[in-house]
Amino acid sequence: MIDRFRSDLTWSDVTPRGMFLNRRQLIAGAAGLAFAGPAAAKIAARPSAYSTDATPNSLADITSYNNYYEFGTGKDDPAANAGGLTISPWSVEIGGMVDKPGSYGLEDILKHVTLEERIYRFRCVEAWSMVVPWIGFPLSDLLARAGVGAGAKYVAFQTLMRPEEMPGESYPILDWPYREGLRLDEAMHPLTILATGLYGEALPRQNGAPIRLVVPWKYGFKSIKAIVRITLTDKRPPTAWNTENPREYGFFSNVNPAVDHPRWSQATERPLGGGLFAGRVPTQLFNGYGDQVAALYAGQDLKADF
Ligand SMILES: Nc1nc2c(c(=O)[nH]1)N[C@H]1C(S)=C(S)[C@@H](COP(=O)(O)O)O[C@H]1N2
Ligand SMILES: [Mo]
Repeated sequence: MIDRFRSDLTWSDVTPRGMFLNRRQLIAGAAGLAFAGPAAAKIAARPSAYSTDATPNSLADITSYNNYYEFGTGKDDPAANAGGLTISPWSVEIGGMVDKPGSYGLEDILKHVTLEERIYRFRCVEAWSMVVPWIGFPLSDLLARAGVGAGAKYVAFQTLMRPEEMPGESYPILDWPYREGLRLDEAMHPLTILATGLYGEALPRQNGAPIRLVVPWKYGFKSIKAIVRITLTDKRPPTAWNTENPREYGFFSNVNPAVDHPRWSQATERPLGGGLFAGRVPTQLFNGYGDQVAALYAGQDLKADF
């Protein structure tokens, strides 16, 4: 493992707001123009023991190089086209095998959780990577509140379907709406978060506002954006990329340097923001989170269950 996990912080750490802002400013300084622009409301969030020590990419990098096909297939399309997405009011329909199905308003969701900063390594299936200081909370907190029903084995997620504001949905690029899925143990894992912020502020639209999934040991496409529906089920749910091309995109999609994409190697990656001549670095199994998640896949053949 290249990264160490921060061992100096615990779940009970509550950072006073002033200290939090100082830390943010430090990161902002390191990252360049993180807080440029009109004063946005800072979100208070405690640091997390699950954060990596790696230096975050700049806010500019994280918000200008995105995959979000609802807004176009180019990396700069989301930043250019997502500005008109209405993100308030917002609610998430939680259903299927849960004790308390229903429409959960975003404000209400946030009232029941404690936000944390989670600095995570991120690895796209296209072999670029970055480090992102998310603000979010464990998905398990929300699922526990909805009450996971006996017999539930998977969690399905669905993105907003609103072609008027998401122009890509009018084209047959994917089988819209974008869908993803996790096995229940993956969904309940403490590393799996729902993110609502980035760099101490509300999540930009191109990064999946107002609420998106982040699963740091899986390829980026598992981290579905603009979530409106979460369904607990006993059957493995269809997912957008697996439906599109099952040979290239498996259901599990764990970051794995030993399992190549059919069209390119996954052994190395290109860290974003390193400049034109920056070298590639080796990709780590489970994106470096193996100590935390390898046990989930004990006994599974990751070449077959890719
Ligand atoms: N709804 C939706 N979610 C999505 C995508 C998408 O096209 N639509 N792209 C995925 C892919 S391939 C990646 S790499 C990440 C990019 O997340 P970021 O823009 O926050 O870096 O979003 C994922 N989530
Ligand atoms: Mo991706």
